[in-house]
Amino acid sequence: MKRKLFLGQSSLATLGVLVAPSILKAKKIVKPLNTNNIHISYAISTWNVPQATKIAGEALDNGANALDAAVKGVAFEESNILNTTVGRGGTPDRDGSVTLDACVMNHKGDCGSVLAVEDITHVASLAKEVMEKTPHVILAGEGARTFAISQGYLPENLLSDEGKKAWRKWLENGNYRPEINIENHDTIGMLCCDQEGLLSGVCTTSGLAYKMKGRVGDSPIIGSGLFIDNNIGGAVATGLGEEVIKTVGSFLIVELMRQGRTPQEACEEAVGRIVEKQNGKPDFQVAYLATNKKGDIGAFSIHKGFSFTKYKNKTNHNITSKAMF
Ligand code: SD4
Repeated sequence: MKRKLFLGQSSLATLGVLVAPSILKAKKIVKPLNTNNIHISYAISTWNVPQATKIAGEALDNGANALDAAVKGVAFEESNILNTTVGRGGTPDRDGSVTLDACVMNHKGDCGSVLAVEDITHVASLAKEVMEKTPHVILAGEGARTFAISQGYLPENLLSDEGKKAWRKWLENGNYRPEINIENHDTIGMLCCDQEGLLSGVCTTSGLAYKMKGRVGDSPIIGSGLFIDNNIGGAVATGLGEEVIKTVGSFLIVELMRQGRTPQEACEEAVGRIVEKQNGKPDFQVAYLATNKKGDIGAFSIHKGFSFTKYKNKTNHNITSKAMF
């Protein structure tokens, strides 16, 4: 296990990943497992992110707890400069600053969140540090950045050359219009179930492209971008955060599952709650991904184009979600 973790870390390092301190501490479950009680672990993630999901899934196979595995998995995409919606390489706000949002929630219902953080790549890991090392749940902006640096995270420039070019082009075009649809996605919401059958989740994003400075979406808001109740299940959201926040989407899905809905039915109902408030077919995208304690999975989006990635039994699949339109 130690060697595997080390190898995982060194391959990230080869990719130029600055691994944040808490990722290094991915803990193996130390309790001896009664073989009758070993659960089949799995990781699911919004969008087509095979590497991130595999990293999380393999960490689970090796005995990592669900939250450590999820944080480790999403760290891959946070470092991926080609992913323009998460971490380094994320699309900036309208002033040209990349500001990141993330949250984590574990099987005990503990959670941590960071909003509008600049210069720090691994914000999911940072959200976990907020949960574990501060008396608070949320740290925002400069406070979150300062906390990160105090915990050993190194500040980096998150705006890629490509990102800068695209932002300049956007400035030339002038008009601001929030665009969340097929092109502007890849926010990662990841749910993991470990070998003890415990659920945790993570959500990480650079948010809406060319947002107003200071704008925060659903992704770091517990209950909106992510919610876990280990007795019931978990849910994550991606898409236009304003609409997810208005319906507290992830919490809604978990509560619907508590009332007996399957993850699929709950995701469909939550999308329906958004769409029924619109005048006809919305011109934005929202998508949900959920799982329950039995390991059933559901996904649903407003528009076609949403998919999710699932790692289970050492196999990784990208699965197209059903959609309303
Ligand atoms: C937000 N929900 O900030 C995020 C954006 C997103 O894929 O999901 N993009 O509103």
